Amino acid sequence: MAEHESLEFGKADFVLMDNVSLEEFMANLKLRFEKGRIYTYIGEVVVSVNPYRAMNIYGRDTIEQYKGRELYERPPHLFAIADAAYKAMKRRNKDTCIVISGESGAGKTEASKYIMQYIAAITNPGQRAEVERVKNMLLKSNCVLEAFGNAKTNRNDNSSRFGKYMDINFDFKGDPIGGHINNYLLEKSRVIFQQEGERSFHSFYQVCVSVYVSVADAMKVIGFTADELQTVYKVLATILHLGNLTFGVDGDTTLIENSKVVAVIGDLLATKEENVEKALLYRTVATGRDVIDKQHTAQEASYGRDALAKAMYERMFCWIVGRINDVIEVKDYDAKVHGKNTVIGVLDIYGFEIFQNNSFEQFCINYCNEKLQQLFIQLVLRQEQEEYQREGIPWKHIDFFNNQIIVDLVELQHKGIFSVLDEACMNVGKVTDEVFLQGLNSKLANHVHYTSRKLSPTDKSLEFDRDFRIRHYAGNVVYSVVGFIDKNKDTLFQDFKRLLYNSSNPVLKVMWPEGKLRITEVTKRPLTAATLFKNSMIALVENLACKEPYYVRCIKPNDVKSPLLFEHERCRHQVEYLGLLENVRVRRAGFANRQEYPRFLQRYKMISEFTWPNHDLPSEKEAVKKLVQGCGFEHDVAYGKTKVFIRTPRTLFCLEEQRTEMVGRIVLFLQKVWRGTI
Ligand code: AD9
Ligand code: MG
Repeated sequence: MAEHESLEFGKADFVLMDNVSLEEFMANLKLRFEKGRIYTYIGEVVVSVNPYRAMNIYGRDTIEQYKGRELYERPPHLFAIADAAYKAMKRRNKDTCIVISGESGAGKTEASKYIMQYIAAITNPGQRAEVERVKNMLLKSNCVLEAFGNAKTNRNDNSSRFGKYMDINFDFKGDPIGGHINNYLLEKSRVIFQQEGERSFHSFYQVCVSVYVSVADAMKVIGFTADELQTVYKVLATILHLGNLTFGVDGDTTLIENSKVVAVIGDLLATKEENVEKALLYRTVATGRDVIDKQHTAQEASYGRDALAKAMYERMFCWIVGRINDVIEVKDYDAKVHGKNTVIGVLDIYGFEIFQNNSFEQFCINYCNEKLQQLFIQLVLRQEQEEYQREGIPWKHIDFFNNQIIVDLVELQHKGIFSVLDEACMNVGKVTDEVFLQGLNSKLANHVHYTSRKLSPTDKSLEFDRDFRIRHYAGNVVYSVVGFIDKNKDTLFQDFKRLLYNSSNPVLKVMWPEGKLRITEVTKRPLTAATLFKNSMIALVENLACKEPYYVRCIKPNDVKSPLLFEHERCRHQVEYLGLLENVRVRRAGFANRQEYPRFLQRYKMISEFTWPNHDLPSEKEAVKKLVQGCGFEHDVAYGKTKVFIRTPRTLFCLEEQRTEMVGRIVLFLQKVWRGTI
């Protein structure tokens, strides 16, 4: 706890509140925001409120203040959390992760960048060239990924439209030697459609203005070749031209109305104009042994054109991530295979979203937030309580809403919404969004978190027959089923894949490896978008769960991007659904640190005459008790079955200080013995 910080700025740690009440929590949050203190702790969790203005708290001098310090020695800051994760990694050999959550526009991406900058700034004192290279690449990759994966939405001018998890690998010296980026579900539908007031991905606009120069520079530094950059421009241009293509009919024939565009696209894709035309108008189908060209209707052709535009963008995005990964992956074979190689993971993923019109993408994004909330509950709230119970430490149960029921509603096999959706997509015959909705209504009629217009006809928030509503942990969201089936099937006619694979541009070809299959070889039904997303989320959560987690909980103070406005209701809602008050309660009732008796003894035995060099007490637990008594920390400690629990970090700090002093004395003593001066 940053005790030196004046109370004029409110309490630096919510754990220090006089009464744990929502009113007091909100008053403290507001006071701190108004005084320009945007960070506050709940123990080791950082609560951050978006300041919507440049803050002079990220410079070199601030970095120096936090470097190597303990959390409670300095005012709350992202840097302190980054340092804690770094220390855990370096001193205790732990893989750690920093999970940044909060709704759209709350400040997650900015926070993730400050954390990376901090880690880059405090590492590599020896200025090793390879480490400097890796750091430079990691930082440069942000700007490239934002250009291609972010867009202006009504919630945020620079909204991440993809999820990002970045591992940073460290060697035994604690220097970054590589990294890896996982990207999750890019909102590719934005390429063909944007809601009013929104834009497509930044990259499309940056092509037209000089701002792009900096992104192109970053790409060059990362190692994209001139040909690769040219291909990126060409893909962007192709997508823009595809948007101009229109189809008409003449008798039985479907035709392209503005065929000049086709020639341009042929040029850009390094393929013949007639190949492009054929792929747009026909579909090759295998019927038994025959292969025939089936002509699209104008509607099918338009669908194919849009699917092509979306798929080209998504492929290019994944390819860019892959190229960045090639450059940042751990190169040194020894470090990879034999060396100590610890990891800090940083997760910056799209926040919870409620739009005017919510579709498949919002559904996936909100499901992802449910998963992360569940992880938070498991790691911070539930596990904590369970451990105290297991260890026989007296404990008052604290109620919190467990959102597992909503996670199940979405992902459960056979019964969950994703399963119903996949089933609807697998139907032969006419598959429509309505069929999907019927499936939901019949399977989920009694679920307390699900309803629809059919099930609640008088409910005003469900305006249309196509609507269903989920009661998420963060609030109610009405989804329109329109487009769910298409987006889930995510069909791209095989003809387009072959077209792109057969391009004479090798960079483009690489993005479409499955285009080499002949029509008769394509048999397997690809996994649906929902299944792929669900699998990737489950893997992500498993990966995070085996690391030591650090949390940043971001709050958006208002909807108008104002640095002055603290909208009480808006903030209260976020505090409630993020479970911050429960977090404070658990933390207050809890203990900052716990260690198994043998480990504790091993580390601190030199500070007590009863335990150094050996003890004659009946058990290690008894020995720890004696040691703690001797130090005068009785009041701050509880004894579990296998572990000792320490309530405040300060006690741990004192133990560490005494240990350091004793180790110094022992070393001095031994040196004298060796020199024969004793
Ligand atoms: V989304 O889920 O990707 O739509 P984020 O990532 O939570 O969202 P982001 O970090 O992009 O939000 O922050 C939104 C905007 O708030 C930024 O573009 C900045 O203008 C502003 N912001 C956020 N954090 C800070 C900060 N620490 N200092 C100054 C900030 N401005
Ligand atoms: Mg973001």
